[in-house]
Parts: sequence; structure tokens; C-alpha cells
Amino acid sequence: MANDLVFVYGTLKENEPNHHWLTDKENGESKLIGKATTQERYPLVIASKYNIPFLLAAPGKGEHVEGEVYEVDEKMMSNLDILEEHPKLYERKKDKLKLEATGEVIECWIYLLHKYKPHLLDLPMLNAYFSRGSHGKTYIASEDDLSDPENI
Ligand code: PCA
Repeated sequence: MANDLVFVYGTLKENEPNHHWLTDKENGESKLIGKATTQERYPLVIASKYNIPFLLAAPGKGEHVEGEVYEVDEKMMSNLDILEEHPKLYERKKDKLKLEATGEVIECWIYLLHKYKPHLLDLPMLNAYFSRGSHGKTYIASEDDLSDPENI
């Protein structure tokens, strides 16, 4: 079966706290295609008591967001869905991404937060996520079920 392309912008990126999910062979296969930027603007904010990065499903607000595109097999895709609690927390949708190296626009899966409280739109909107950025909101790994976005 055909592999999928997924765009990651948060803790799954290289050098970020959940990147090991993508490289752990137990989770399936993944291959870095390259850096990319969203064609659409989105609010990328850091929220919840765990300082989680969220791309809010509010296209047109915020910045063109930078991240990485990976080719993943079916097994990896379903493991990423578990990590992201798709579809209860993040919802995985197809979106257009522009590859940095070639300028080519491709369709990839991307995890967006659809059911968010409006106050999240008042948070600073980033164009790229780094857990250890100058914002000081370092990611806190948690086993908690965040499946009710009302709590964020
Ligand atoms: N992980 C996914 C969505 C947000 C997050 O922390 C990602 O890196 O794209």
C-alpha cells in the first residue's frame, strides 16, 4: 500500500522531544523528505499546562509555519495518530505544503486542533516551534488524556 506524507511542525521535528517516535523502527518506517512551510497561514501557539504546540484550524490567521515532511508507512501513520490522539484531540487533515528545497507544493497530512477555546487565538503566534525557544514554555511530556480539547 502507498506510503503517506506527513508534515510535522511541533514536538515531532528533529531535535524536539517526540522526534524519537518517528525514528523508532518499532513504530514503523519514516524517511525525511525535507523542510517545508504551510501554504496557508495558521496560528501556531503553545498552550495547556504541558506547553503543547498546537496548530489551530483558523487558516488565514498567524504565520506560514515551518516544519518537516516525512514519508511514513501505514504502521507509523497509525502510531502517530495514537501519539496525537487523532481524532479526539488533533485532527489529521490533508493540506498544502511548500518544500523549501525546490519550491514544489505538495499535499501532506497535518495535525490541527479544531475544537479549541477562542482565548487560544490571543496567544503569541509562532512561525516555527522549538520546545526550548526564548518563549520559556518548555514541553512537558505527559501520559494524561487530553482528549477533551475543552480543557486546553
Ligand atoms: N506533534 C505534532 C503535532 C504537534 C506536536 O507536538 C507535530 O509535531 O506536528
